[in-house]
Amino acid sequence: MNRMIVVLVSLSLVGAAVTVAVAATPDAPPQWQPGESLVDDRDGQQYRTVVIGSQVWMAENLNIGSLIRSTAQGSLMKDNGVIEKYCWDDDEANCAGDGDGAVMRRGGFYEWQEAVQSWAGQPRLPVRGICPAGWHLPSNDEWNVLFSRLGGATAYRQLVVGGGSGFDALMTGYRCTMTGGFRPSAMSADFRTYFWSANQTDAANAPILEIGMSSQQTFSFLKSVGLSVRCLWDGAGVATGTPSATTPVRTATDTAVPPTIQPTDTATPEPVIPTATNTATAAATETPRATDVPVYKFFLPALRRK
Ligand SMILES: [Ca+2]
Repeated sequence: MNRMIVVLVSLSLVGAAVTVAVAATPDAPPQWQPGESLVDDRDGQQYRTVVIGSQVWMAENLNIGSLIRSTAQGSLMKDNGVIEKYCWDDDEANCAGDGDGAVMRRGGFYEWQEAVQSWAGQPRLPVRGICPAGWHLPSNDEWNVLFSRLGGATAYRQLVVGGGSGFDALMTGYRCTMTGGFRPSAMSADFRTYFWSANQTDAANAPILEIGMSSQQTFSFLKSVGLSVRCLWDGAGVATGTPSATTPVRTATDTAVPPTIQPTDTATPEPVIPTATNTATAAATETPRATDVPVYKFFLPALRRK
């Protein structure tokens, strides 16, 4: 019996010695650094990241969650403890594809409430929502910082794939809440992409950032639209609660930009994709109401007036 105890103690001491040696090895994996690819420990998916000024952005669209088919109009995502996503044409390959051939790595499309994981209105900011641990949904102020950094009203030139900033916005289209289908763009027949901000407009609506290859704009619309999500790192200065100190200063070229639309615009029907015969109609739906006053600070061109 005594001999057995001695053996166990000896093994234990050997184990302790080995443990110390492993911990001291210089080959331990390094910690993630801004600009390196991020691995989402919830599902193992990997995302490129990019440092732009004082911010660290995901350089690919978030693709967390379980696919639900967009079989009807309106809101289909639920407060059920499960992260749900739409994929273009209800095909998972369009969310997670590697960019080869016709398959794009679009990421998921999310309704606003699902994106921020809040069904009770505006959550306290910053809000993690469906982002990986240590990341959050960008607020209006944080989008402003990015747009300001990249040229204000012409930031789209740098935000798109190949634009130089590394943000690499893909022209993903979106999930339309009026039909339940998937559309290239709300405002044209060309593919554009759409992102959420964490700031709601009101109980039913939230601001939408539209970025195209040759334009950018924002408008407020129903939270049940399915849009792409980019997450912002909590560790950057802007993300830790000092957006007011970095409020962008408008340049001469920005002065004509009245950013956006009031909640009173939300009754405007979703624009249809212009065709040869309906261009005028589609343009008309973009016309802000006369009572509009700017409520956001996005550096976006004025909505076209008829
Ligand atoms: Ca859900």
